[in-house]
Amino acid sequence: PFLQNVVKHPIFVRGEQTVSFIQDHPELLEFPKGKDRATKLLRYLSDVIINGNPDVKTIQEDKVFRSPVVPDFDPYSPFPKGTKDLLTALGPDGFSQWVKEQRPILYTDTTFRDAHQSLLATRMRTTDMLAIAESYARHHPELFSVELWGGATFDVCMRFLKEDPWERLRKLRAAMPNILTQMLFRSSNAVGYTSYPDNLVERFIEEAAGNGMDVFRIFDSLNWTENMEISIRAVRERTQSLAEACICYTGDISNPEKTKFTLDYYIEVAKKLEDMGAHILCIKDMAGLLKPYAAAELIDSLKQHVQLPIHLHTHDTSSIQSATYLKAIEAGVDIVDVAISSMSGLTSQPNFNSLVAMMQGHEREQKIDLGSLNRFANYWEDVRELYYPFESELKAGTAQVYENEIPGGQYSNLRPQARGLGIEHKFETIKENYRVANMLLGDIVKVTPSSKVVGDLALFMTSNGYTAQDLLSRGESLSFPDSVINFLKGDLGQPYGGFPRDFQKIVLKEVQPYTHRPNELLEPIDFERELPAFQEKFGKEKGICDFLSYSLYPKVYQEFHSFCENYGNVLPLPSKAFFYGMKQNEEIVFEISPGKKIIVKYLNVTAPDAEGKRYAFFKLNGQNRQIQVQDQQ
Ligand code: 3PY
Ligand code: ZN
Repeated sequence: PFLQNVVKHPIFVRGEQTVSFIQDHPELLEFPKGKDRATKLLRYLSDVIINGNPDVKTIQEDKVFRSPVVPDFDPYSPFPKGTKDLLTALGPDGFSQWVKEQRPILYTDTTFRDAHQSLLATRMRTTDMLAIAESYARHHPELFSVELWGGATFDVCMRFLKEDPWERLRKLRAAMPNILTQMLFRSSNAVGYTSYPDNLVERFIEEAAGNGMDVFRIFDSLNWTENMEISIRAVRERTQSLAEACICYTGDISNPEKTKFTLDYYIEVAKKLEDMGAHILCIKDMAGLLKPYAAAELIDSLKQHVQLPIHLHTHDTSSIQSATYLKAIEAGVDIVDVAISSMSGLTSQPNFNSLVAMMQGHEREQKIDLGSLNRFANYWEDVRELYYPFESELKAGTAQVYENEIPGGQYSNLRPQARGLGIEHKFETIKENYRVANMLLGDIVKVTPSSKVVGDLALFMTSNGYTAQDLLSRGESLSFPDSVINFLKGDLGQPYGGFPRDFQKIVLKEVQPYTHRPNELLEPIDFERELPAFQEKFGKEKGICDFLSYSLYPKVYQEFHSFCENYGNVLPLPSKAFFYGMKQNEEIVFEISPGKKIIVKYLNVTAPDAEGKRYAFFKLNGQNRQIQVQDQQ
């Protein structure tokens, strides 16, 4: 263990050790106290076998899972060159120019982030992504990027999957060293739902880049560019990565009745983002409202007014977004976001495989081996089965989205939320109230976290049976959801066109709104002082990334930490066992650490004794093991 402590020490890894290295670092002599990782995992498995995974609300006992097949590859051949190699060679500005010069359309695959965020409540586990990542990067080096981090994944990783999001990033990066990695970043809200101190946002970006992030897709939930400047600058000045700045698209530029968010408005925002130093401009159509002819007009105008390459993101909630892509491609868009076919469509991104087929023979075709891509789709189709409890209920595309403008990621969340409040039977009213709530709030851009404000108001109205008129006439005596109060106070920034004054007054009552940048008011983090205090509390082996997770999500981190103390690192467990436990005499094999496989066979469990104690019996690498579990029934 001493040698391990030495060679894994960050100073040693960086090659900065001096002759007094060992004397100066007493922690080298601290050894783990016989922590048995395998025993902890057996404890986790026993608990799920007996008490279930608390995140899995429905189980189909007779469900049969298939075995996902990873397309073969030669692990010893060098990785084919891809966009990551180009970014390294050209630098961010040179790379951005290269993108503009490409005639063939470029593709970002969102399967590892937005697709499962939008279809499976963000529950995709690292192990299922990691299993396919290297094969994918070797077979498809022509990809522009793989979106694999950020958005809701950071929170869900710790809260529900009990994984360290940083470990996910590092592992996926290592498995796909030739292709750009990409994340979604909520500017001043980072990967959270509230405002954070500027120096926390900056440090997060720096560490994310240091751990392998190449493309930062930066947006503000109100398109308030003041909120985005710190993040764009941090990527430019502190990393060698790309700052991709978003205009969030809402309304409909082709509808003369929707007069708030016009073509001129979007051009204005885009120009500001270019001036702030973005390397790429993204049109982030989070609800899938950008219709085909509107896309042609928007891309065409943006191409005339900004010099940046343009990346288009949409959700296929209406089911016509591949038509939007075709129009956008013909108008000169540079990159489009797609999801592998079995993880595409509906609230997710348009179908990658079908789009590749559509583009065959087109003057902007990007040559991609469709047979190979379909094999990857088969893999994801089988993996998706493991996540059946998290599937959203939308069965077909819907044109209602043009009325309610609910973002793809939120759409799949709204029904479970309604169920939790006992108003699922009023789902149609909720969607209509979402539209009404948006108008009450002044017709705003709706994307995390502003979309949550609208959603919360819609749920509040539906639960209590209030109409817009009720809120306007009797609102003085009502206490509104916190998110609505905070939004109208200015906590998310300033919406385009300002707040609706009357409704703001009704909700805020005596509270005074403000107009400056919310983050300006926040005390900067004193890293020198707070990081050691954090390590004191959670363990000396914890680093800056753990501290950042804690700073963004203190309570969630704390719970995640206690979970790990008890059950260890569950990331390598196969998903079937993680969610559903094991059947009697079932055997699983997994890699507990690089190159170290373990075999677990579950034998049986005793009946509960008077105190509800039970014993689960396993074979671990052929040796008998027994674990005591408390039956929670
Ligand atoms: C997120 O912020 O998580 C989103 O996906 C917004 O579209
Ligand atoms: Zn999205």
